[in-house]
Amino acid sequence: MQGNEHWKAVEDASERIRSMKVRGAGSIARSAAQALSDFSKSYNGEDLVMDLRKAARMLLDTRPTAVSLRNGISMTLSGCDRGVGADEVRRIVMDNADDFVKGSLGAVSEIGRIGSELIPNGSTVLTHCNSSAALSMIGHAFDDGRVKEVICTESRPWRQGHITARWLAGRGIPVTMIVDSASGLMMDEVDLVVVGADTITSEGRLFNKIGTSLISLAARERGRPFYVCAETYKFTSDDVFEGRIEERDASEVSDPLSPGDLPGVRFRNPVFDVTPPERISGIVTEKGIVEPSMAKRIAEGLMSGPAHNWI
Ligand code: RUB
Repeated sequence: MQGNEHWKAVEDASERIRSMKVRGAGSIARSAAQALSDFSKSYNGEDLVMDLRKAARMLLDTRPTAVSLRNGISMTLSGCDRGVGADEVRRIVMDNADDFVKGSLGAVSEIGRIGSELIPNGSTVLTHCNSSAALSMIGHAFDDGRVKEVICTESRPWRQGHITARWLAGRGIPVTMIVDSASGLMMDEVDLVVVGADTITSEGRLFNKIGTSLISLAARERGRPFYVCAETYKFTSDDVFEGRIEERDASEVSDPLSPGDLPGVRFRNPVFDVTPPERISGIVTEKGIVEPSMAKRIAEGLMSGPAHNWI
């Protein structure tokens, strides 16, 4: 679009995120941070700071629901407008991106270590969609000998459950796949639910893959714990995220059904939903396990000190 080589890194990353070649709240944030770093590295234009803002906008416009994307971009650009000259700005952005990518991968691993203790020995765990943070917790718990089996949903329409199932099977973890609507029935065989997060609001509401909210209802009805794995940069105190449910092209839903067979039928494709805090048993972050009521403090960055459990 902008004609210069440095824009290619940002345009390519934006296209990969929009088309879901890169997906998952953590991965899209890391991909955006890396794109801004690559952009800065190869930049040969007139005003790096101004063009970084444009590049950030382009990346932000790809997917609206995950606050991780905005927070990852903000953390990467933090302090860049105080840089004197392109070389200093470039160094700030590249260092920030590096810190963000390393920090976010470290957080996923730490969530696994911390969350493992929530899983009782011999558990059957249900998970939805494909979350690297949730899988980190389940993988650690399996290594600790706590997980007997994982039930994973197919996660229509993109079937991210296939990625989850392949990962679990590859690690030798017994896994059974079900269609999303079987979650309620299967809850009788499940000991607890573990899912990831795209956004956690200051009221402790969870934005995650469509279907998560219904699964939390089924878990609550059967008295099963419902845990969320969320790195702290997925929290926000910004109310603007409250209404941002991504609605993708209806063809992602209708195509397999041959839409020509259903003349006059409108399809819709909202891809995230909202789970209220009262249905969440605990949120596993890299800093500890917290109740949803702690979300505001985390979002405002008030949580500090060593790893600590609040529930
Ligand atoms: C992915 C999804 C995941 C969260 C957390 O949706 O809802 O549960 O993003 O993932 P999509 P992670 O496939 O539409 O991006 O823990 O990997 O950040």
